[in-house]
Amino acid sequence: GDAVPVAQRGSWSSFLKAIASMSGDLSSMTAPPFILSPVSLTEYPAYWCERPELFARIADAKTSEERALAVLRWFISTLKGQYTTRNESAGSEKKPLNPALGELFYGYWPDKDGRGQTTLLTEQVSHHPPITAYVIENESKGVKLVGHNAQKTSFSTGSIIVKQIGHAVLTVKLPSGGEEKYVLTLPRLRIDGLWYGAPYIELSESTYIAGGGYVGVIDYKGKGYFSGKSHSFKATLTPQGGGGKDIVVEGTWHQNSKFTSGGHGTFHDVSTPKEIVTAIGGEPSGEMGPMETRKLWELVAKGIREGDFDLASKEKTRIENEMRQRRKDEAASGTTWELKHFKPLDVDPVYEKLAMNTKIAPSSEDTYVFRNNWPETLQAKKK
Ligand code: 0T9
Repeated sequence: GDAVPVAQRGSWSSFLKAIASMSGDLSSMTAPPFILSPVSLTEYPAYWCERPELFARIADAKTSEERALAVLRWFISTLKGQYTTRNESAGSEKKPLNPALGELFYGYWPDKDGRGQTTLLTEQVSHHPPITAYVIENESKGVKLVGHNAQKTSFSTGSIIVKQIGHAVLTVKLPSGGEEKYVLTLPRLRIDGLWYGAPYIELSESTYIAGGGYVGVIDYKGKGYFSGKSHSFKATLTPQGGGGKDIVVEGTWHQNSKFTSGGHGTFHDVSTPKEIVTAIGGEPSGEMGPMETRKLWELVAKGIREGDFDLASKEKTRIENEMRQRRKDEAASGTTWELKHFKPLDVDPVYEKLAMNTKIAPSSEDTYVFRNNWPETLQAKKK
């Protein structure tokens, strides 16, 4: 491929061959240096809140219709960050650092114009397969997102197909005192451009947002489908219980969208500036502990950023060996790693309840329950 540095063409084509012949977990495969990202997957949940004002605004809705639209608007606004950021900042999709079991990432978005502080906590709750759990909360507004995600990858006609596993639950405090819960599912990804060494993501199939008396179905299409444009979507919000009329929104998730039914004009324009999360240490001193992402991967990230791939690979091997040893020691002593912030649960009751009367797929899901133990340093940010 054209985008592959000459010296790495051999290793890129062996990497592609290895991908083509495997299925399941790509994250632990060794890839050539030019495609490596210095960012761990534990940092990706921050993409859910790069427009903190839209997250906060969900709490300001006065009716359930307004609230369903506010949830949809915030959700659509996150897609550009989630799925195009690496292309925009690094020229192509990159392979993230594969988090260690128990890896932690903490961050926040400061208050601005009275929208309140928003805090983020992520924990790698499984290494094999990789599963990341997270919480994002704007406590003063009463908006909270708790979710987890994993991926199942396969190879099909030159592309990587990524099925996302997991879901998120958004809880919104109502002015009346009660609360409303929304279940959100995650899109399927297709990673194209592999042959040229310039991978990029397109979304496909559908995701759901169910709750608050509405079911939203978001259908994703790329170039060559109904609008002919990349990153197209069509969202249909249907009021539950019969009687009400659907609201339909169409457009592109990385640019803008408009109402095509049940409303008029622009629905959302994502060109407003995004706000990158501020990372913060979780130790009482304010420092980052040894399992905190930017501390754990410090030298690997430095090596990747500065083109010192010997350093990056030496450090990556050291970390992986340490983790392997830790697992061996646990097995020998009959213990297991204890998660710091989450408790696994086989069945998510919120998901089951909201999935019951809708077409949400899959019909059942496990979950990770947040222990509600924010580190002091973040608790202080919530005031
Ligand atoms: C949750 C997101 C997810 C994580 C990443 C598939 C992927 C790992 C998972 C799904 C976030 O909310 C959204 C965005 C990007 C997704 C990543 C893109 C990607 O390529 C990786 C996989 C594991 C690879 O690194 C494949 C090999 C690589 C050479 C292709 C660039």
